[in-house]
Parts: sequence; structure tokens; C-alpha cells
Amino acid sequence: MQGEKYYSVRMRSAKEGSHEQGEKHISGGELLSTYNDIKHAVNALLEKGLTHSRGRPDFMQIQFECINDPIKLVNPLQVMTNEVESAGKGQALARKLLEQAGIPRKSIEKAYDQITEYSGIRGAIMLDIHSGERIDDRKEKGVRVSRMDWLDTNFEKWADHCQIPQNPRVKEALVLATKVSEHPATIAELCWSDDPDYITGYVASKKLGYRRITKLKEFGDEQGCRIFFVNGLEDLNSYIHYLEKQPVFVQWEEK
Ligand code: PML
Ligand code: MG
Ligand code: MG
Ligand code: MG
Repeated sequence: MQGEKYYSVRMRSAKEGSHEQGEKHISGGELLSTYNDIKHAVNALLEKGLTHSRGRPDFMQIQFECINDPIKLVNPLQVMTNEVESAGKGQALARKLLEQAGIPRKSIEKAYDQITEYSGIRGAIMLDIHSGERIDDRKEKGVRVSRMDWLDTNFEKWADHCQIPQNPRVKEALVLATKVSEHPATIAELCWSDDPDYITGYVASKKLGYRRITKLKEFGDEQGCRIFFVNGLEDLNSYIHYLEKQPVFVQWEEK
């Protein structure tokens, strides 16, 4: 892996929404690829965007660009799955985990008060853990974490070892959560999908690991959530730069 040149390959698809809503986000995807593998990467992302439960896109963009910065290797967060009976119980557990991660209860409540307002945002939003206020300036776009991947061979070895099904959605989410939690300003992430047919979400943090919660919303609901709770941010721009630009490979090393 070291010494080889990698390319960041990205996809975004959308469709025209209602007047009030503007564009409706359908799907996004991120890969790192060698030059010889770009065709394969583009195809995988094309497939992902074309066949999506949020609908048929009428717009898609796939782009690649060469990465010049060295790629950071990061161990995957430890995964745990919590089975819950209802979305209500799932959300109660999510709040408890956020508190365990170190977020003051008042800020968690404030975040939850704002969640529906943020659910149309296609990227992530950042909340300060002390005030509970949104601190990024990306409006309805949010921040898109990019330039990250996990080589299939290493992912498959890890999945076998941890007895976790080789599910591409779990892989993608764990790659993102691992990259985000690696930054010292990140205290925790709260996420569930905007796909109507997927109701499992997670709370992730360096301290707690990747804590899946099997039900955080009802089937059919197209409102997702991705919030990064941050602390002690002296430089928002450099944090966003890390999320968007720092190339990261998740790489599992058996201890
Ligand atoms: C998404 O699909 O956008 C996020 C999925 C988060 C949960 C993945 C999992 O099952 O661990
Ligand atoms: Mg998404
Ligand atoms: Mg790949
Ligand atoms: Mg989605």
C-alpha cells in the first residue's frame, strides 16, 4: 500500500425535490483507488447511486482526483451491537451513550431539539459539546467526510475475526466513524441513515467504540442524522480540512 499512488473517487446523486425542499439528496460514496482500479471504483459508485431506496436520481456526479498527501493508517473502532425493541428505546440508549462519551446532558437535549431541522442536510453538522450550538458554517450542505477507505482483504480478515457480517454499509459507516473519532476534537458521533429501509444507527467515540443500535427510527422514515460533537476546537477550518482532505485507510492489525 505504501509507495503506491492513490486516487480519491467520489459520487453524489440527487433528484429534483419540491419547491420548498430544493434538491433531494439520494446517495453519496467515497473510495480510495489505485489508477488501475479506477474503472472498478467508478462502477461500484455508479451502481450504488443508480439503485437506491431514496429514489431514482436525475443527477449524478462521479469524480476522481490524485492524492498527494501521505495516507494515515488507523485501526478500526471496536464494534458492539445493542439490540433494542423500539426507536424510542434506541434513542434513549443513544442519549445515554453520548453522555457516557462526555457530552453534557443539556447539550444532548439541545441537539435533539434541533435534529428535525438538520435532517435535510446531506453532510454532517458539528455541535459544540458545551453550548449544544451548531458551529460549522456549511448551511444545508453540511460537511462531507472524504478520502477514506478500507482495503477489502483487510476488512474481510477483520470481519471474520470479529464475526461481523461483511456488509458494505457497516464497512462504510465504520470507516467514516473511525476517521472522525481519530481527531482529538471529536468527542462523539451520532448517526442514523436517511434511507427509508435502514433503521440501525450508532453512537461512536474513541472512548466507547462503534456502538450500533438496531433501531433508531421507523421504516419508511427518510430523515437521517449525522452529528459530530466537538470540544476544544481552536481552529474549525483545520478540523474541517482533516475531515475533508486527510486521506485515511482503516487497517486492522491483529493484536
Ligand atoms: C448510512 O447508511 O448512511 C449510515 C448507516 C449507519 C449504520 C450502519 C451499521 O449498521 O452499523
Ligand atoms: Mg449519506
Ligand atoms: Mg475497494
Ligand atoms: Mg444514505
